[in-house]
Amino acid sequence: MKNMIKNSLVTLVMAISFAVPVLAGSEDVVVEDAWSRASIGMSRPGAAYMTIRNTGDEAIILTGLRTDLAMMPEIHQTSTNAEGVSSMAPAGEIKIAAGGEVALEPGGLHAMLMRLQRPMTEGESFLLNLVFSDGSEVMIEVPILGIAARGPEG
Ligand SMILES: [Cu+2]
Repeated sequence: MKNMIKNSLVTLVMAISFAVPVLAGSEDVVVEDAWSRASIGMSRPGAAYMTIRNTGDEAIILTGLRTDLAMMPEIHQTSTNAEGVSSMAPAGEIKIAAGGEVALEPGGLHAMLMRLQRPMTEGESFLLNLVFSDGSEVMIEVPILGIAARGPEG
C-alpha cells in the first residue's frame, strides 16, 4: 500500500514538471526548458540554460551548482556595457521569490560549466544539481543540443 502511494506521487511530480523531470529534490522547484550546447573538445567552458520556477510560498535561494561534467560549475551573469561589449561574472546567490521564476538564457544568467571533464556531445545529456540555501538539491537532466543551438528547440 505504501508503495502504491509513493508510485502515484512520483507520477504526479513527473506530470507537473513536464519539460524537465526533476529527478530528485525539492518539491517546490520546477525546471523547464533545460538545454545546453555541444562543445568543441574540453578546453573551453560549456554553458547550460533553463527556467527555474518556485511553486512554493516562500522565497528560495539558489546558491550553486554541482555536476560531474565540470569541476567548476558556476552561475554567471552576462552584461553588455554602453559600448556594446559584453562580459560575464559570477552572479552570486539567486533569489527566486515565492511563485516567481528565473530564466537562465543566452545573454543573461547562465550555468557556466568550467573545467569540463569530458566533451559535451550532441544528442547526449548530463545530470546537473541545483543547490539551494537550505541545503536541498534538485537534480535535473540537461540535453546537449547542436553546437549552434539558440534555444531549447535547437
Ligand atoms: Cu559564463
